[in-house]
Amino acid sequence: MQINAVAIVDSTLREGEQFAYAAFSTADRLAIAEALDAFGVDYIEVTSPCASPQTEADLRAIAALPLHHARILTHTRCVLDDVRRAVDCGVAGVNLLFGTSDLLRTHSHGRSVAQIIEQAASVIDFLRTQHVEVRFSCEDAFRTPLPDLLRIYQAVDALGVQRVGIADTVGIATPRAVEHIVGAVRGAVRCAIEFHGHNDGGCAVANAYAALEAGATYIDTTILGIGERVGITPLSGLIARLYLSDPALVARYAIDQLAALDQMLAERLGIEVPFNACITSATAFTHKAGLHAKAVLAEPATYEVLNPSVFGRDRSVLIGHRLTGRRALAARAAELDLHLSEAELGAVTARLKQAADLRPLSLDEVDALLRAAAPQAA
Ligand code: HCA
Ligand code: CU
Repeated sequence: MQINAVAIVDSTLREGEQFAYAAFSTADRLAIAEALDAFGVDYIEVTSPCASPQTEADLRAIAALPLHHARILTHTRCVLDDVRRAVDCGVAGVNLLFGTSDLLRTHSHGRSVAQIIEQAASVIDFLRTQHVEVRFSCEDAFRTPLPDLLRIYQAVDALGVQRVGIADTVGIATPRAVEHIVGAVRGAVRCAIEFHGHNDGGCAVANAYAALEAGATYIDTTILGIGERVGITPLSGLIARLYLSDPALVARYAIDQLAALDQMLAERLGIEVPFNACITSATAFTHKAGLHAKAVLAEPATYEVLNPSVFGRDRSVLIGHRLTGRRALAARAAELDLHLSEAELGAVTARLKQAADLRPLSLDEVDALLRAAAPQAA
């Protein structure tokens, strides 16, 4: 199915707080909410006010921020006391969740499917009187029997929720499983569908994309993908995937701010932006092998499907290493206004490779070799 609409529910301030190294201060939480809003995410999900007194105070402060785009949600258990407190904090919506797999029903809360629906009904009935958006999510949906899932989703849909959430809590789903389950839910409910996917099997972006193709419109992300264990769909990975399919899908987001957003969070966490983060990693637009460098210098699209300038990034071509080639050196010589014959280029390339077999060379060292090789070198 073609993807026509996407809304981002960023959960850096909820799922992301469940990342082992996350312990956000009030200032961190406010700055992250403001940065996400400036980027343009549609929703920001914040930890339940029941978590701690400071969390409740921070949720109130975030809900009171004068934001431009984002609506503030909080994530609570499907319990009346929790949602009353959530609404009192001034949120625009409440994201409810209930464990529905046999494992969670047996070992976590001990409720039957009928009891889950009964409890959901009382909570949703109350929330509907409060004029807030309601999302109801089945936790561990991919290990929940499909008939149970459909029964629960149809019941909450009939109760008037805005969205149902399908959570791959343990990161077990494949894109095909996502297509199957989301497609089945799409055929069973009228409301919108949200997908939340963990990355334990390395499929979080692929699964989010498959969910959109199968009829979901809301995707949960976090900055850098942080969350429980190895986290969930990273914002930058989702943006990259969507942009590649159709730039119009992400046109309303400030995609040139993505690298700064990832960097800001990495600094607050005391970690590096992962080397393999789409768009935002230090090496996302760095080309190395001689054949790649040669082609990219002639036409960047040969080995680049995302144009770095769209994302406020620069392309770079590494030359001080043993995999380098003479075209990369020729391009550098031209930048330095040095005129080398093909024979001189061949000789300096050989010299560089020999030196780089011992260790990579800095650009200054490469330039020194080129200058030494050029006849008119001063
Ligand atoms: C959690 C579980 C959750 C919820 C997702 C959702 C998951 O940590 O509370 O509400 O849709 O992965 O199932 O993050
Ligand atoms: Cu999760």
